[in-house]
Amino acid sequence: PELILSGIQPTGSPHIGNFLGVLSKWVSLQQTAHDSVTLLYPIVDLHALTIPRDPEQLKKSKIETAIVLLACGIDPARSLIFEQSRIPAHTELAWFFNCITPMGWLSRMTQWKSKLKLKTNSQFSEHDVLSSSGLCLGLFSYPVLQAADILLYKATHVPIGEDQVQHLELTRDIAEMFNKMFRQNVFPLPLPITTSAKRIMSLYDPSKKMSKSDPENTRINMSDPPEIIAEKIKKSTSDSLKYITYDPETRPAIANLVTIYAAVQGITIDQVVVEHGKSNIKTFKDALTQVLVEKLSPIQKEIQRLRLEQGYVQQVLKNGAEKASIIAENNLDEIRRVVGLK
Ligand code: AQP
Repeated sequence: PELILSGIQPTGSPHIGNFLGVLSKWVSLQQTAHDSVTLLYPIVDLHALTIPRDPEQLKKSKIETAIVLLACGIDPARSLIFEQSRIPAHTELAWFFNCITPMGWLSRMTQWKSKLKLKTNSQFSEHDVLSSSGLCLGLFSYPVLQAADILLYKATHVPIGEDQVQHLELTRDIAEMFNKMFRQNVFPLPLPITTSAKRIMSLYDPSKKMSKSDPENTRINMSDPPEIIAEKIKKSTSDSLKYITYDPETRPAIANLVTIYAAVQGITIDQVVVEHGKSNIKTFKDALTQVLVEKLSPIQKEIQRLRLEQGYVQQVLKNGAEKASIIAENNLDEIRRVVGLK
């Protein structure tokens, strides 16, 4: 049976990178996937612990993330949204995987390498950096927990942004190794589902993806009011040319704005260039602001409404966890037998 699973970290307020990259896909799958396909969208709070943060802030981000998912159109009658930490089977399976995953596989992960590089200073050796930089074991083994999140439910398909493709490959490698090691076909090898807006970049540095943990002005949050959207787009990086093209190599910042426009409108990049090629950058930025405001405004109304309905949102999360844990416990029981714990 098919099962689609994809998670989001409660590390802040979701942004249009999350929305155009995956959340819009999560919503559309509710219509396009066959009724027999189970849809699971965990809020992966255990992953959020890999970077130290204020406990109160984490709690708030979890509920805000759930609110944004519902406001975007996730229907709790069709999809299960739940907090990962409510289901201890995630960490138990992660431990099994920790015990079979070669460290070399993890040290090749580009996200880890870039975090390490950010912290590495020429004065210090890698050993010094690892001892004192705040880079923790959890951050290193984070992709293993992600593999456990996916394989615990025997997911067959995983909608992800391009930044997660390497981690999903690792999940497949772990699944394959486990199956071979125990000579049983326990796990299917999950396939990625990507959207046309694979990667939305930062509004300030188009070489970096738009991210929740970067400064506020580098991204558009789902809950940003129109004047903030206008200001952020106006101040976003651009160049001095007086027309619009899509050229990620030579005009990465403009290409990013074109990508956002196309994804918001559900049209192709070529259509955007045909429509706006002769516009100057200011005119194009104004048009982009307008389509973003139009797209986000009904979602934002729903966000406002749900912020006053926190009891309902908590109940949705509780129901989701109850249903997901039935699948998780059943699969974990089989896995415990396979590895010899039972
Ligand atoms: N900029 C992006 N473009 C397209 N897709 C994106 N995703 C994230 N950023 C972009 C996809 O959104 C899903 C959920 O993301 P997440 O919560 O795991 O990622 P994030 O917090 O936005 O990623 P960061 O910013 O690297 O993490 P932190 O929280 O540390 O700031 C994923 O499928 C992801 O691909």
